[in-house]
Amino acid sequence: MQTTLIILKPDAVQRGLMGRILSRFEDKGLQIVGCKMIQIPQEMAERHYSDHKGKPFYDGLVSFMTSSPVLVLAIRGVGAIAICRKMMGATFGSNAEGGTIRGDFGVSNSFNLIHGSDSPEAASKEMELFFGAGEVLDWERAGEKWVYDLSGDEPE
Ligand code: IDP
Ligand code: MG
Repeated sequence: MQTTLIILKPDAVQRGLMGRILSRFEDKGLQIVGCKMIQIPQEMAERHYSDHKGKPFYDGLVSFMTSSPVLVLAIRGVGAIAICRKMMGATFGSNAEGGTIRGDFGVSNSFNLIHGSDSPEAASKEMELFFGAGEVLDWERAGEKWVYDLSGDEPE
């Protein structure tokens, strides 16, 4: 099982798309194990996007991400990191495929609704940055055995 860090960005919150985007992950069969609304402090945004420091869009990105509340999610499932990235679609709303979150809900290249960890290393770093002790819950889903085939050693 992987747990990935998803952020519904300020544009998703302001446009009233939180529920519809969150529903897509629930509909897929992924499990929400953490969920909180925060206004990202400057320093946290800078740290989160530190790999992009120096790029032309970096300052704008940090000010966008701190401009209004976001919904931070921890989403769990087998292969959850890649599944969520695929559901998000390409980075730019202008060319993200139909059927993806960015493709269906936006046209902008910088206001692209959602962040998702892109590797296991990024996921564990980002989970630590955004969630404190006790904020991610290991809860048992009643319907788990109908989401995964649990007859073998690993959920399939
Ligand atoms: P990702 O979010 O799909 O992983 P990254 O390349 O990691 O894409 O970029 C991080 C974020 O920076 C993007 O989601 C987007 O909000 C913003 N961004 C990336 N490239 C550009 C650009 O060329 N112009 C404006 N904003 C950009
Ligand atoms: Mg990225």
